[in-house]
Amino acid sequence: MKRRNFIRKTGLTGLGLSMIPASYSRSSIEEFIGTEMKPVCLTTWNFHQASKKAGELLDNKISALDAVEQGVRVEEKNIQNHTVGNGGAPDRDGFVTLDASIMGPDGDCGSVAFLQDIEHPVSVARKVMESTPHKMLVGKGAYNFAVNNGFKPKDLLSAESKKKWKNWLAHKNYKPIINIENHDTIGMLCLDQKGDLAGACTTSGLAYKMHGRVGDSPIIGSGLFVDNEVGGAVATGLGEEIMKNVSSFLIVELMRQGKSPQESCEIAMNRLISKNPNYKDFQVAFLALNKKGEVGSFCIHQGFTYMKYGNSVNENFTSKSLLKN
Ligand code: SD4
Repeated sequence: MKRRNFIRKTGLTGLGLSMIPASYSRSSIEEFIGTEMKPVCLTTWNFHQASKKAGELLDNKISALDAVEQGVRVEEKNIQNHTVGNGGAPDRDGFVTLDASIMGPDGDCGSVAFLQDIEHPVSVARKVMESTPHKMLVGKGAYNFAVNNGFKPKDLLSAESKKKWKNWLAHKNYKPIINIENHDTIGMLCLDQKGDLAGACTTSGLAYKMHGRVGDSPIIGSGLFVDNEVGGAVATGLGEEIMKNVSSFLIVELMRQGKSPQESCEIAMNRLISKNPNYKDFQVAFLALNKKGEVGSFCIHQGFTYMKYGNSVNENFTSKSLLKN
């Protein structure tokens, strides 16, 4: 029996997925389900706890905007995670500098970039959105704004990240390792019970980047874009390439034209690689969710996974990739 028919005939969704024979890979199953689902939470990489947190909030009728903020905060706080918030890898001068953005169903957004010593940049981004006439604050200005609004300063450079940075200083070889050193930004998209969409993205950026470097994550349209009439997209990987192509905005626009989330991610990736013949040297991954709760994901190199919380089931899926390395 073909997979599509198998799923249709058995009516398997959510919990029932565990009954599907092992020969049906998770990524294939995802593609064939494509059914409407609400609420749903999508999260880049294997951030189990963050996904669970946001998903359970959605199950309790909390808004998508609150769920994405609370969800990504789990990883901002996690000192074991060296690519987001507290414990993040520093830049080459030893400073942990953070980028984050948030976007809600009313089309409003806020972001911060090059922010230091504040554990939860996503909440500062939300504060920028809700209580300033601006959309983005950076550096010292963002820090002063955060402190003036009650955020407590904190040294975010963990002993482990400091040790790794000192080791790096011994050779100063700036060569990001695909899927490992640099690629665990948390991007999250939620569709709540009312059918509203929101997204958030937060990161310490590329390890050992130049001091002052800002990536795609706080740039609305690049690392994150949400349009409540259509869907949302988040990106992770080499921010310089994502920014050049304004990839998240492109994915949402493709969905607006009627493409599925999966088709949209693949078309956006083709655009990105067409602009850089060296695409095999870096990783970029996209994740998309439309208004119906359908999912798409695509990456350059194998190894990108994402969490999906839906029907109260929290699962990790393997993304399709361009290269089969
Ligand atoms: C950046 N896109 O700063 C981020 C890095 C990333 O997982 O995604 N890491 O370029």
